[in-house]
Amino acid sequence: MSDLFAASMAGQHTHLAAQAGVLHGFALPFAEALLAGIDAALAAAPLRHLVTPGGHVMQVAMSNCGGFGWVSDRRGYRYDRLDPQTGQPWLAFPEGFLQLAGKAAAAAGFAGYVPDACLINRYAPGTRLSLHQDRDEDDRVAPIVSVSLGLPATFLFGGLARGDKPVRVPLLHGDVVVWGGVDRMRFHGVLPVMPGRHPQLGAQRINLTFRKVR
Ligand code: MD3
Ligand code: FE
Repeated sequence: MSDLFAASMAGQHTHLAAQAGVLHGFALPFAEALLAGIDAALAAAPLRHLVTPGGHVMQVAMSNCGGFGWVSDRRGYRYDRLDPQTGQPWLAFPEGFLQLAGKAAAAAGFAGYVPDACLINRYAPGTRLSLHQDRDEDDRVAPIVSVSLGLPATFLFGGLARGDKPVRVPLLHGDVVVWGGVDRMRFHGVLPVMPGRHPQLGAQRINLTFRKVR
């Protein structure tokens, strides 16, 4: 499966809702630039397991690049211009990041998208992300652009209420999901990543989420 299948899907779109969809394989032409940029971003700001306000350690390892980074500790969730671990700004968007986010947003109907934050999520096999809304951004209408790299995952695409039954969406290396407007505040999550090895990334899934925070 995976890469050959992803290539055969490239150029196809899956409609999820009025203002949400999957652009299959859209990031494949950018993959080399993205992996180099991720290495640079993680050299400046290493992946870490953040603590939630409730005192739980998150399964997903996280870092950021761009003007703002999403962080969590016992005091709460927030966006910060500085990495609290180093006191330094996050690495500015590496080559290709803004271009990919802008092109993907435009392909999904959101022209002129300029994000100011990119959260880098790393899933080892077995790691999951429980159902949540992204609600720490001031702008709750601008799209979020999500790029899947490495091992496949099953994404849970829910509704505007926590209790709405989510739809399962398979995501492969190179897939881009864009959601904004009326679908921006949907609940979503990721099922535990299955064991495996990806040719470029090995035993992990990396997800980039571009956001407009301010
Ligand atoms: C939300 N990340 O970082 S992004 C997050 O794969 C996060 O790492 C997940 O949720 C990840 O906050 C999922 C992909 C995504 C795709 C479609 C959505 C999130 C969505 C549709 C509606 C709401
Ligand atoms: Fe999210």
